[in-house]
Amino acid sequence: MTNGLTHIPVATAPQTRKDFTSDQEVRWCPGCGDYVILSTFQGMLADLGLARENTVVISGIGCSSRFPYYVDCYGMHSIHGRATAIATGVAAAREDLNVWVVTGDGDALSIGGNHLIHALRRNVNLTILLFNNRIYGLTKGQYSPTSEIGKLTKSSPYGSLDNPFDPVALALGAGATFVARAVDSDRVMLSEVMKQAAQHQGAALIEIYQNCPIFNDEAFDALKGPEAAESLIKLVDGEPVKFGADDRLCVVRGDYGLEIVETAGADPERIVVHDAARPDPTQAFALAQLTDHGVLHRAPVGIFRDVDRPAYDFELRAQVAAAKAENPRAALSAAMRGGASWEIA
Ligand SMILES: Cc1ncc(C[n+]2csc(CCOP(=O)(O)OP(=O)(O)O)c2C)c(N)n1
Ligand code: SF4
Ligand SMILES: [Mg+2]
Repeated sequence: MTNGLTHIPVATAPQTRKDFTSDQEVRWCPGCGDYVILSTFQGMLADLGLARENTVVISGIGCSSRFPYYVDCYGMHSIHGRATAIATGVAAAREDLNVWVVTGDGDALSIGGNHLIHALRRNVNLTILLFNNRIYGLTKGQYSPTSEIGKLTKSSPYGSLDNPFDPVALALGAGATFVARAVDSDRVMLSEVMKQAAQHQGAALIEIYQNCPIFNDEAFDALKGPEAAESLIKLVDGEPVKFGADDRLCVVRGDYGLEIVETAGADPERIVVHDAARPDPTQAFALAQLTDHGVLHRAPVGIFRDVDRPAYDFELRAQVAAAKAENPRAALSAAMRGGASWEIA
């Protein structure tokens, strides 16, 4: 598989999490899930061993989007919903940068939905961390495109009527070549998934379930603590999809999709073996459907899809270089004087 970091210079000395910690005061509420994601990210960057000056974090607007202030590398706290568009430009212009996008469920899926799907469709070489707290945090708790139906907020006093997006299914539908999900509190899995996403050449999206204790507390409680064994379906490449205490439950191919059944009574031939590198996204999409979109009680986590496809920015640079190589002045002048120009009398 191609590696998305091949063109990025490596650090000249070993790095630690502190090297990626800025001097800015962190201004999230106490207990916010963003803290653990930040420290996991900083530690993961140190492990990746790339030059700090070749790392850039670009965000939109939201609580989560304050992230670039706190990471000691290049960064931009940009415009609401536009982080993926700006990052596309950065990645296209500079193949020597390790480009990260940090965005929230509102930023990425409401105002920024269009930019997100096109960055994924084009397969731009960047890694998108979508902090999904299922609420607009910064603007004080309005329902978001991932909030459950019936969500009671100040902007939906009778309950939200909107059917939520599943960011994983949305990304798969947009043709994303790397799609994963992790929970904020599981630092080990989060760090591993981030590293693999960084190494992926092309657009990688990680949905991170992030707790907002102020406006949507306990949204992911069923996926944490002792209950997690029964509710988290951990996807391990090459392994049968089983979960629950002593692998009591498993995922099997049914007549019209995937089903969850007791492992003891399952036909071993029908138990799904996870294959993230499968070119056809159908199985990954079917796994995404096992997410319970109400008040979350069950969700697959891990890497759903990781496939090779040429990255847009690499192809773009090659195309520009080829065009430049064939006498650029002649090409420009032919375009200016070509059949598609007129003289105004
Ligand atoms: C053009 C524009 N429209 C609306 C807003 C108001 N606004 C700021 S952040 C935000 C939503 C943030 O939600 P999310 O992306 O989920 O981030 P969180 O705060 O939950 O991390 C909105 C609607 C804005 N700043 N700019
Ligand atoms: S409002 Fe929620 S998401 Fe925003 S900083 Fe506070 S706890 Fe975190
Ligand atoms: Mg949010």
